[in-house]
Amino acid sequence: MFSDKEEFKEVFLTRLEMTSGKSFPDSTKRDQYQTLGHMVREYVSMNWINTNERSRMIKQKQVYYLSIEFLLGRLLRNNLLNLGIHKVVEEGLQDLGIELGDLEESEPDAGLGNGGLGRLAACFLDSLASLDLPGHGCGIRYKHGLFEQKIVDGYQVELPEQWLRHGNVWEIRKADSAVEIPFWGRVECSEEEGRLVFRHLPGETVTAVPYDMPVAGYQTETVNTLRLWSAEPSPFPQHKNIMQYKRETELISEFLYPDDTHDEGKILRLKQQYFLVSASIRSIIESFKKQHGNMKDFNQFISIHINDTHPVLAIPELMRILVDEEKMAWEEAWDITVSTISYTNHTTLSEALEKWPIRLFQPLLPRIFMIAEEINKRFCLKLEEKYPGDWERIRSMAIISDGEVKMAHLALAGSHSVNGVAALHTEILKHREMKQFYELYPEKFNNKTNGITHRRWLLNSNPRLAGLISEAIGPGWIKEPQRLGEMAKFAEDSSMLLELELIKEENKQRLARRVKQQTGLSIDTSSIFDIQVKRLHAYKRQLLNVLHIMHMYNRIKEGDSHIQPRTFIFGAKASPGYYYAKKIIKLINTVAEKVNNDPAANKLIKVVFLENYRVSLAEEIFPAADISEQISTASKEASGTGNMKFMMNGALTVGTLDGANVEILERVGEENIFIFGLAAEEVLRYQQNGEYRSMDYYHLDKRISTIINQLTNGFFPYAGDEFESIADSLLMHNDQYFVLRDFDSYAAIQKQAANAYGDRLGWQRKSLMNIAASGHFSSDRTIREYAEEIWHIQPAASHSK
Ligand code: 26V
Repeated sequence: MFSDKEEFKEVFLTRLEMTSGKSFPDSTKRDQYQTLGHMVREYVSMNWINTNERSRMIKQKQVYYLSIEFLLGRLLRNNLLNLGIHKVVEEGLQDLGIELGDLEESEPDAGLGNGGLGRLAACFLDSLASLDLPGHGCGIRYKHGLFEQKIVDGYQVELPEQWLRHGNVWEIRKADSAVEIPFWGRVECSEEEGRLVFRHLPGETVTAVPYDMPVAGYQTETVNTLRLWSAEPSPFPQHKNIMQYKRETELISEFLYPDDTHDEGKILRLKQQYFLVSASIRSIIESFKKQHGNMKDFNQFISIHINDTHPVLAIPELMRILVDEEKMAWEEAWDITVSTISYTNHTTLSEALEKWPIRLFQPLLPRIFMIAEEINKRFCLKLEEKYPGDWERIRSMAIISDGEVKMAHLALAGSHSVNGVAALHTEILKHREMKQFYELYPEKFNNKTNGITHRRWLLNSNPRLAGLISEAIGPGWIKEPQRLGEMAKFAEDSSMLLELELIKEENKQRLARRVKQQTGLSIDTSSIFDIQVKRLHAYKRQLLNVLHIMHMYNRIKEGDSHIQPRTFIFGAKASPGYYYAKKIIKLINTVAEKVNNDPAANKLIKVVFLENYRVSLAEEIFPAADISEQISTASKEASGTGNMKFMMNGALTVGTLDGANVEILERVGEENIFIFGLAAEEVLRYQQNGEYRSMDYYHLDKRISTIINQLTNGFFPYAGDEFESIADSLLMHNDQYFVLRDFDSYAAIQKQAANAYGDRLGWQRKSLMNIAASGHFSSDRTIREYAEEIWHIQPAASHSK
């Protein structure tokens, strides 16, 4: 149905009428989108079935990527391009007077994630399939993805997100593959054939129903599966109060946790985690058994990867099945479990490491808790042997201590591989945060620097740039992103540099239209587009950016006209319970209001806050950026992936030596990046010796005292004491994130960046060198490393189309 335009049109029109019950002229964009979506999904199905058949036949090792978040965004364009049917569809629709772009706009974002961690999982799925690797995602089908953000009077307001309101064309409900997940109740112990046998008698069970989504690779026949689980009431009546049971059950897959700071509703969160893990492992085992039968071979054919600690209960759950159900000896089950499971850590921030109080854990998951206790007991015995008498070390490494289960410790003990997500981050894990574990298991630790799929983030979202690259070096880079390096040979080619400038200008115009439509503001595309988009967190230091804008404003008001015009663009969601982050959003909007309405300033600088930052908006933002703000306090950002998306689209980084910025610097060279601020070691030293005094910077730097005073002295007419807590965080609480310490070097590097922008060709050359060096940051490279070094999986011998 996609082999030629005419056939496509015919099938499309027939389907449209059949499924919408309307004639073509009466159909809406949504009807048309849904018809097309269903056609594409059906088209994928043939290869989907083949992929599954093939892996059954050749008994290929499979990897399952367990993640509590998958931040997929829209899928139509991605699927059309990966399947190679984009052109036929676009032209066929055009004949019918339909713009494909309009249909794409009808697709809601699948926003089943908070930020970097969830988007990484989505990029990995694309790379796995595109590299023909047998790798599948397992997650939760949240009814509501990350909240929708509105800005009202400068404040963030959260609305429930509704991506499933009109159904999801990409999924197939597999009710026959549903599994029952037990909660609460008690554990019964009996003796059978001389062996203690434990059985969990649940207080209630919940049905996990899988919804499968195909993941088609770029121009391959491989179609992997993303299996998302939905919670439904169990068909077995067990409850007196059926209404309450139904409500509690459905709540498990109702909301994505928007809060990556606090664990509110802890029991629900823990339920979600066990629900994901238990359902996924059961279905993995079921499909394994159909092919192989013998659980002793499990680790030879299955790899299970846990994305952060949220799915770490995979370890005791696999142990439970092997020991209780498969009747394996503990030691053998442990060897299989450890060699099956691998773990990625995504943050060094100790406050973000998950710990569960026993009083919540034990009653909800009684058998899993017993197994965790046994794992802990054996682990501590091992530690005692290795470190006799070193009780302090044993206590601090224990999996269960001080009334809590330490999820990271469980992950470290129960997996064969632990990786950080950028070189610096892995070093910090090895030598600081997880030092004792590194001493115990040096062989488990390794680094896998993050990556992004260059297909979504360059080929699909920046088609003009992608076209220019393909014209210049051929389309080979799409399959082999390292070949983007060949672009470097055009560094002195002024016609190439002018082309780049033109494309950037067009992308800036597209973003300017979006800004106008969303905010009513007109922005000047000849100004520098200086962009910071990411979750709002104190450590990411949006505050440093906004304080610097206030400083620029002050300079302008003092008559400094040597200012390169700039448009500062922000996009950020704050966790609903994160008071301080919400204050920063209000501050950005307050500064925007002041600057944008001051005729003395608004010719030179403008400030834009784009509400509801999400994947589909990001796709318009990255291609339009001149400057990428990556300004976290060094040592705090594990990797960052937005930094890579900007770079790949030719933006220049203003950044600290943090996360993957360090590796970006190594690849682009210092003449093509603007690095400032404290290095990680300096931050860590300050934290140890306590010698930082933010007040000194306030007293010694007039620029700093002026802006901090402006937060509270009526400079913002209606702000009252709104920003007192921000001023307090900087002065009274000694500026935990070294904003004032880095202010001077930030201001200086920003001047340097502005000067560099003045040299048009020079800037485009730097931009080109960023694009050329970005191939290394494709998630294809990252996934190859995981596949070869951790999972030991091979590509299927599939034939390219
Ligand atoms: C961060 C924080 C910081 C403040 C306190 C509470 C808290 C809780 C969670 C987190 C981050 C959660 C995990 C996460 O999303 N990490 C991100 O993973 C990305 C993909 O590896 C990586 O690029 C980001 O640097 C990292 O923050």
